[in-house]
Amino acid sequence: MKHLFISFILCSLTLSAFAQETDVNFALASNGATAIATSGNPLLAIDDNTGTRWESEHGVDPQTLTIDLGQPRTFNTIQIVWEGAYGKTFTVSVSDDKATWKPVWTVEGQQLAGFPYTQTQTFDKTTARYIQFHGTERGTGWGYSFWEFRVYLTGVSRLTTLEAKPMANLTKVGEENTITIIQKDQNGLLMEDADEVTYTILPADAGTITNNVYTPAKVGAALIKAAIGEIEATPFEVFAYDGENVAASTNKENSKVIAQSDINPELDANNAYYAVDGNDATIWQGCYNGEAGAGDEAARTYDAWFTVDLGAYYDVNMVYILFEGACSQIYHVDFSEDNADWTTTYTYEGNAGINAHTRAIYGNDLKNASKVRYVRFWSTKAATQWGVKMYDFKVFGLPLQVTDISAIATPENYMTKVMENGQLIIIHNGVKYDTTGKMIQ
Ligand SMILES: [Ca+2]
Ligand SMILES: [Ca+2]
Repeated sequence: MKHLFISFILCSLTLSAFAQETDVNFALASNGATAIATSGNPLLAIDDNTGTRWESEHGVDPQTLTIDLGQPRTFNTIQIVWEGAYGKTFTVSVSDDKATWKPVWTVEGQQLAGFPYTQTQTFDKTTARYIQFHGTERGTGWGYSFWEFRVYLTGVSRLTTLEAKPMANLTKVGEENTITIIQKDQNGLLMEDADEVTYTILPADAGTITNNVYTPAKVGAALIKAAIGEIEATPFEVFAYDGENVAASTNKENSKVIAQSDINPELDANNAYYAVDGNDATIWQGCYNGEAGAGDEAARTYDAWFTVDLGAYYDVNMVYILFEGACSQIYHVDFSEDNADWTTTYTYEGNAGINAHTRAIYGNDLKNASKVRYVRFWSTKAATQWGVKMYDFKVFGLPLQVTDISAIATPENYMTKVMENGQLIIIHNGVKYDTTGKMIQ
């Protein structure tokens, strides 16, 4: 029996603690409230301690205790925990300015017994900064005395958790990216009546948000912060590119990968195709084998690479790499016009251990990106003993913008796409064609 009794007590304590957490007492000093009174120490009524109390001067009416919540609060419940010296007749009023008072609780001639006595009054939801207890008739020959004076908003769903996430972390400039908003109340329940979300976009000119839809205005990253009042969601990042993923290959037989490092012989020979298939679930496994130990620096130091032929000249604005957990510790991305002279456009060193992540390379990190036909990913050191694994490698670009066609040296027997005076044209062996294949005179 004794054990059962203890279990019951523990259960009650847990429920009580939960109620305290979910309904905030705005009148607590620790929540920014202060108090004054005509006599006694009113701070002892807002200290969250039922062992300390406010006690007004004995035998004297009227007495007031005024609480400043520190800021306007919305509430509908007041609770007084009386010591034996209770109030027989009193009024509790609220005010925005301590000049005009609105009564929310009036008691006349009550008799209480059994102390401490917790007396609770609910009323229509009101918003105010000041609350005043005004006692005009004492229940005993002593004064007025509270262990605690509490102010709550109860029985009302209150937003406590905000989540915001984009439909995609990668969006084309000008295209819509819907942001999903989830609001939860103090009990973790979904709130259906969505309040309007305010957004902050960093940098501010990265894009715009209307009706929870983000539209990027330029290439690059945007950090987006969502908030409703004081409740903030975890910020998220969206990367924006322009043009198309010009590395994407439609099938394995016609893959744009034209060369790659030796790979695990158990894998198929054209495994790097899976890095350019435009599918974020398929994987390139650029590893020699799975035997090298994590601490074995030498065994993790090897070349794992592939070269993509974009098929034409492009003005590249972003390279976006999705690594599997077994990523590269040191790598570079190279550009070339002719698959002979290479320029390293980006170098990275830093991953240690398992780190599934994305890397968006754009802006100042992209060098010599205005005329690119060949792109190479080259890892020189794996971060783990499991090789260099990549879900996808995306190269976003626009057809090369030129006005002087003579500047283009087309490789022999190869077609390239360029923009000339706003029109897409095709050059083959130095001869210009329109997109239907008709020669342009
Ligand atoms: Ca107290
Ligand atoms: Ca893939």
